Amino acid sequence: MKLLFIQPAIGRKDGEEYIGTWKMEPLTIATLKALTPVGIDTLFFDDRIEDIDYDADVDLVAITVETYTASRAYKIANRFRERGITVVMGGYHVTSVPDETLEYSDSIIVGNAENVWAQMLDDFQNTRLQIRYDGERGGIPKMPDRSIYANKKYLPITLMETGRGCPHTCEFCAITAYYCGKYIPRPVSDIVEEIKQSKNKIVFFVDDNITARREHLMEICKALTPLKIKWTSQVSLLIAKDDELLKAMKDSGCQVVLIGFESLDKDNLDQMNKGWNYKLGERDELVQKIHKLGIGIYATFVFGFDYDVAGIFDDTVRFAMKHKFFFAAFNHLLPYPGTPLYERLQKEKRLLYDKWWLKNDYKYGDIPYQPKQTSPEELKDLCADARRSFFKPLNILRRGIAAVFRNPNPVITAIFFSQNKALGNEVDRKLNLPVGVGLDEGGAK
Ligand code: B12
Ligand code: SF4
Repeated sequence: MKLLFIQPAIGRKDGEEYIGTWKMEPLTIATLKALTPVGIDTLFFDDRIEDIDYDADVDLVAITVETYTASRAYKIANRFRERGITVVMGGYHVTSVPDETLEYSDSIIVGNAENVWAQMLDDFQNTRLQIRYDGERGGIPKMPDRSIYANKKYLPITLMETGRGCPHTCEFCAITAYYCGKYIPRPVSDIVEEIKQSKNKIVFFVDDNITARREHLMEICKALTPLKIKWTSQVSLLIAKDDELLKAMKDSGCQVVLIGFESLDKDNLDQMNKGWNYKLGERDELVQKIHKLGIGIYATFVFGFDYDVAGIFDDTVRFAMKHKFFFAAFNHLLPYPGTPLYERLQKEKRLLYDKWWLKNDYKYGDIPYQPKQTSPEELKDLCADARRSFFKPLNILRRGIAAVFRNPNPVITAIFFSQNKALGNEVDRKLNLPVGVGLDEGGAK
């Protein structure tokens, strides 16, 4: 039997080769490959970086679906189904809106694949495929099989999991909805083994909150220290209150941490159920503590919350420049299906379209709901202005000098300048990207 995995792109603009600075390994696909029984031939197309061969000689197509890639995934599925080939789907979007995804596939996995994927394949081979399989919410990650990336060019960074889920319940977060507020740690010995097998010395732990369980992270840091890797992950700012853990992170090779500041406004934080994040008075001090240890911060902010007053856009960029963050993202709020935010906006009749991800002509950056303080168009423009300002060449230089003083490592400096430049260039390229459009529809080439 021949199985084809597909990682769909969000969409393509005319003439653009690849949108998205970070051509990262798709860990989801290597994870599924590892769970695939020996004897099944596998093939993989990464729609973000290569053409899909719709005539490929395969028996089964497996597509991973996120909300942003849903429109494109459904088009890809239709092309194979027209040939009579069975298509199965899984991932965040499938788990959020299973009924919708079943309209475009023959079978779905809701939740994690670990305890159901082999069964699904066996059922397919024995012509008894069910239409839905319910996986665990929090299956422990197995060792991924990265041989599936062969012949594809990705950044020399290994993506890896140290656990799944997050104990918090932020209103907008797809992770909370998926893992139901649970956190499942992965055995440290497995993490160490995976690092030893990795060809890269830079690791991105993709956990949504690696600080979810202090003792687990402490154990990981101790185990990582002798391995001399450089790593990054997503943490809560509260980590800065824990001197011992912060030091252990630094000693184990932590270079940059991604922190979701979300908003500078306390009412916004309370409304999104993230008031625990930090007390406003201590925010600057906590940032400085992390920087003092030589760890850079990738700060992420979200605009479009109900209490965003007019000055918040400029204030946020000023805050990001004051601390000379390594990277920053200025996204707009986006109601992902299955989240409490989506339900609230629906109840308040503020969703402009029922399913924005399927709307014809929906473009990356479009605001699919009615914000309280601005029009949707204003919000879109203000987010783009914030990005343009933060990534201005002079601001990159100012932040770069600070980054070198904080951590003079040449590899980190090279990453700083090359990636900030790329992110700056990406602002306008990514804006208005037609969601769902692919190479095969004249999106590029
Ligand atoms: C690494 C990462 C990225 C990387 C790139 C990842 C890549 N694919 O190359 C970068 C930083 C570039 C990125 C970008 C974005 N990301 Co991102 N990303 C992640 C992150 C942190 C890890 C993904 C991962 O590898 N997980 C590990 C794998 C093993 O888990 P998994 O994908 O869930 O797969 C399991 C199951 O879901 C299931 N499964 C999944 N697919 C399939 C398919 C089949 C057939 C089957 C049977 C099973 C199955 O089985 C797997 C094993 O159990 C996730 C959060 C997370 N922890 O997962 C967010 C996440 C996927 N990203 C998200 C978003 C929103 C984005 C952006 C849109 C952000 C933005 N505003 O620009 C962009 C664009 C994404 C895109 N598709 O192009 C959201 C998606 C929400 C949603 N409902 O769709 C997530 C969930 C984060 C969040 N907190 O909400 N991202
Ligand atoms: S802390 Fe982060 S991962 Fe956890 S629920 Fe909130 S936004 Fe999601």
